[in-house]
Amino acid sequence: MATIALLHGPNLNLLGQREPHIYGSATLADYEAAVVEAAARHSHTVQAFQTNHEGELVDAIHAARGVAAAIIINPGAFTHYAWSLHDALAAFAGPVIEVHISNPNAREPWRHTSVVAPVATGSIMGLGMHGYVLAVEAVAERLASA
Ligand code: CA2
Repeated sequence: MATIALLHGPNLNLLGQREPHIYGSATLADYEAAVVEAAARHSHTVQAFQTNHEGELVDAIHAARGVAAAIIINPGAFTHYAWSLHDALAAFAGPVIEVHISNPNAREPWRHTSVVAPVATGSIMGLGMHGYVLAVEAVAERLASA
């Protein structure tokens, strides 16, 4: 049994409250519950955290070291410019799965770059909540064969 850190960046606390045409109607609590349920099927537990502050997300990645076996992270708009997250994730030993609800590559050009992708084990985007479940499956598979 392992702990998976589920980390969300800025504005994702607003899920389900605005822009449902882009992000759907599910709330952040719904996303977290789906990840907890998927992880439980593999006897893993989840520590979920959301922040609107870059430094707090860096701190959460540091805190995951030695506690969590894997990180599933949706860094929100930090994805596109926050090199501090790149460096923090590079120092994490386990699998890191980058997840996006929408497909940033199908949106504005500034969303087409991810500074997190080069240090992620894999990236999943555009699949909504299903993407998070797939991220758990990927983590579980990797932890089982580690
Ligand atoms: O598609 C994703 O998951 C994103 O990470 C979401 C970020 C966006 O900056 C990335 O390019 C792609 C934005 C999250 C904002 O979430 C809101 C949810 C509801 C209402 C307003 C914002």
